[in-house]
Amino acid sequence: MSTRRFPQGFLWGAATSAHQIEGAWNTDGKGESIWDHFAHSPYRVMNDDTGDVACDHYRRMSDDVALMKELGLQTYRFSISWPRILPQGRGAINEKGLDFYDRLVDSLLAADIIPNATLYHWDYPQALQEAGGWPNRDSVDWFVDYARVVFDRLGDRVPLWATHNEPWVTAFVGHALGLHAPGICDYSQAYQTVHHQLLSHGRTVQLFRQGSYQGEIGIVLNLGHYEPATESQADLAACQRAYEENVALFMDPLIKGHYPEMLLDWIGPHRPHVREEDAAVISQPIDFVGVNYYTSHQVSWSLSHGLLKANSAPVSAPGWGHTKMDWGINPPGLTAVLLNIKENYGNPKMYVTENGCALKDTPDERGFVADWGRVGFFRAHLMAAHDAIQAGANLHGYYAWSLMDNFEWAMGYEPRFGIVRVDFETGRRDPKQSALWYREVITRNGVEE
Ligand code: IFM
Repeated sequence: MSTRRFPQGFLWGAATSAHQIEGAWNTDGKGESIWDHFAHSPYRVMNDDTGDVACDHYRRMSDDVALMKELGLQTYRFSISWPRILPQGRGAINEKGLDFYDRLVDSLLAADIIPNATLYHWDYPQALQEAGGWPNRDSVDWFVDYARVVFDRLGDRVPLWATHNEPWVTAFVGHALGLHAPGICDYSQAYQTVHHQLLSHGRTVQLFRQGSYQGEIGIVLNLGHYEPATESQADLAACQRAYEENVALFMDPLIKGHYPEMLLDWIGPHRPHVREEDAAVISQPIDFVGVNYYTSHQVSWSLSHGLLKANSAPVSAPGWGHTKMDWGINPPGLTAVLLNIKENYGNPKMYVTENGCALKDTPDERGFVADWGRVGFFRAHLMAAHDAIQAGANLHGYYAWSLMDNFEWAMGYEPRFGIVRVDFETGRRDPKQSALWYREVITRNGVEE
């Protein structure tokens, strides 16, 4: 067996997000988020599950950090809950909420684990939703004011920051498909949400630079790989639209300073309202692009497929099936995504900020899950990441999604993505086989073929 070694200093970690693990939805002064609101309304989430308790991480944080240490993690990516810090989204600060993240960051540093904090991972304050939410341009100021509060408290100790996690999902799954909070079905609001998230990102990067913080700041995008079903003009154009909506709609304004014109022409009346000065703000230089990779798509033109008239079918590499989410498993897609950024966007510093899978986990009588399928998934994707590095991609780290089983949004607790099993009845944590395997990968800074 040969080992594929990663570059020296490559960072190995695991990721979570606040709403998916913390619980304590109304404890110690936390305000309501759109996800609390959404999940408390019937039939929005599978089995009517909620994030009220989730993994109870708010109370178990110290033990969870000890577990990360035991698993050999070098870095931990988490998100901060905006309404835990500002219960109404703006105005009065909830000191107890800030204290929680203070303790988390200090515990991580004491354990020699590098904190990587995301400011926004979907739990928007409900009070601001009622004031218009992301489609309202004021949301840009609200977000920057929130970021200032967080930087003031944690900016001296957190070396890695992301403004947003997967703004595509917030915009389209939350505002066009209505499957996620806030449950809106309106493409105009979705595209406006894209623009305001990107603008808030740029303004936050400016704020960060003005504060002379020492760390790196970037943004995390869910980037898929797209290929046309056939070489027909119709399929090629549909594939281009799907690619542009998922990748270029974000990467172009962030790196090149403009939106992809072809897509904007196609969506016509749904074009976002943009002011002339916005482009320069959005394209502030950033320190890294975070890549969340899960899926590849084969795209064909289809009249019955939404605004883009593009049907995206999941692609799995030969011999690989689908995950519990029905997502195809296609490790070479990760290589392609990283190389696309290298070739078309100037090869910025990149981290794979999420990659993982929900599979059928069967615990034995001791609660141990021998998830060799997940081990195979990680191994193949790490080899794909390694291929990209060999081909010149500027990749500096990898975060497994997720540290532990958690609240998978509208799918509730059924899909389990963790490398650590969580018993949601008792809160007990049991590292799975994949966690033990990942610890070895980290130790040898490489993956065995
Ligand atoms: O659980 C989510 C996460 O919140 C964002 N990226 C994709 C994961 C799996 O669906």
